[in-house]
Amino acid sequence: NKKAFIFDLDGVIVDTAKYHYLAWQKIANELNIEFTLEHNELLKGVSRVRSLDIILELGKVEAAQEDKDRWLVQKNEDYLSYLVDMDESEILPGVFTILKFLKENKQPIALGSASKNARPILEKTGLLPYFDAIVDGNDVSNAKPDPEVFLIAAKLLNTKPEDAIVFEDSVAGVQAANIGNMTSVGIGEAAILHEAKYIFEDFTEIDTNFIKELINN
Ligand code: B16
Ligand code: MG
Repeated sequence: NKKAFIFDLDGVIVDTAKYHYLAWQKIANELNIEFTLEHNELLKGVSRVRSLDIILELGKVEAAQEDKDRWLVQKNEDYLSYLVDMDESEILPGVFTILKFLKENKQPIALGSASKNARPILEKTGLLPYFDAIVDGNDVSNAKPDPEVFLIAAKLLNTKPEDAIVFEDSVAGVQAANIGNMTSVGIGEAAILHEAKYIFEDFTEIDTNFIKELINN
C-alpha cells in the first residue's frame, strides 16, 4: 500500500517549542502565574487560544475576552520576533536525513501542525520543497487530540489513515494519530510519549532501515 509520512512541526522538525515557552512565560510573568517547563508540556501541540486558557486556568485567573485577545496578539508578536533570524541551522538533528531519504524513495510527505506560523518556518528553514501537502492551524477547526489535521493530510496525499505514519513530540499529537488509526512515532521522552507505537529520543536515533520497513509493511 501507498504510505504517507506526516510530520508535526514544533518539537519535531524545529525546536520552536522553546520560543513558544519564552513567549508564554512573559505573559504568565505579567499575570503573576507560575509557568514551568513541566507546565509547558501541556501546551505542546495545543492551539494558541487553548494554550492561553490553560495558562489562565493554572493561575486561576479569569479574564475578559478583550484582554485575552490582547495577550494572544502580544504572545504571537513576541514569538515571531524569535523567528526573524531563523534558518536551516534550526532544523533538529537527523530530520534532514530522513526527509531526504523519504524523497529519494518517492514517499509522499505532509506537514500536520497546529501552528498558524508553519509556512514561514518551513520557508525560512528551506524545507518547503520537501512537503507535498501542508495542513496547519489555519486549516483545521478541531485541535489535537482530534485527528482532523492528520486525516486531512492523509487525504491530500491520497493515502488511507491506516497507511499514514505520524511523527509527533506531543501527547495530544500522539493521541490524535492513534485515534485516527495511524501509526504514531513519538519523538521525545518515552515516559511522556508512552502511548506512541514507536518512540525515539530524536531523529538521529531513527535508522533508514526502520523507515524502509515502514514503507514496505
Ligand atoms: P501558533 P505543532 C503547535 O505546533 C505547538 O506545539 C504549540 O505549542 C502551539 O501553541 C501551536 O502550534 C500553535 O502555534 O501560535 O504558531 O499558531 O507542534 O502542532 O507543530
Ligand atoms: Mg509538536
